[in-house]
Amino acid sequence: MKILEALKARSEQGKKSIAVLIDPDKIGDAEQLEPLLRLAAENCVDYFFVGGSLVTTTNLSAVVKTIKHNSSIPIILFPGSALQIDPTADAILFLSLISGRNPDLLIGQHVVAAPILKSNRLEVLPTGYILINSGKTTSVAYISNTTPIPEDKYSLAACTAMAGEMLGLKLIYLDAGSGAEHCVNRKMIHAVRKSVAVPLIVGGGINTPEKAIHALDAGADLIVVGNALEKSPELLTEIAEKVYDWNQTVSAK
Ligand code: 1GP
Repeated sequence: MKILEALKARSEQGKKSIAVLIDPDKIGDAEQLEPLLRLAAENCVDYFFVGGSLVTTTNLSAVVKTIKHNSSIPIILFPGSALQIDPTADAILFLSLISGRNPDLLIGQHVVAAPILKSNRLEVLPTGYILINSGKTTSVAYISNTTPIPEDKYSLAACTAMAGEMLGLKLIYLDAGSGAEHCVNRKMIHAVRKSVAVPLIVGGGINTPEKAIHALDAGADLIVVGNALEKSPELLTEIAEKVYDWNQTVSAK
């Protein structure tokens, strides 16, 4: 089953998924990556997201190759720009930064990437990417030259998500930014969840099992965890357990 279909089916059943974000800038080599890949397999991680707002190294392909070699978990590219395309991954978040007004990230990069994506087998996942303010300025806010939606402007985020869905985007991604001081709050997730039917991805600053549960409970279909695992990889077990427990409850109904 294709990734989008699988996400939609799980969302309709009330089942949750978890993705581990790997930033090629922060993973030096295969030796560093392999323990995380093992941990991800042991904890039934659904996807790897690979990318970052500023990939300064040429490591992207090497990282994708190492994951492919050592794991059967699907790889979804999470690109900061059209330069971050590796045709050997499984899919790509075709991100339109709809919370911002930077034309290059609304349509510009997409024009550059389109012919490349047309000529390879990556599954393209049209995604409305919405940045939510999280305290201090994150790399993604700085690099994208956009202002995140204030964390208490729930209707603004909801209407942004609605417009994205009406434009035909198939996923909505609410992101507080990698390493965010505060993750996207429950009320915000809930407001967006109620406003659209497409699967909802939530990430940025999820660094405790409690925060993961809050995001799932508020309506996230897929949570993304990255930064926190760089310091404490064992956190993945605790967070993935929450996703597993949630899904067990759904299956039992
Ligand atoms: C960032 O949503 C992702 O774009 C994941 O955030 O690295 O803070 O987990 P973290």
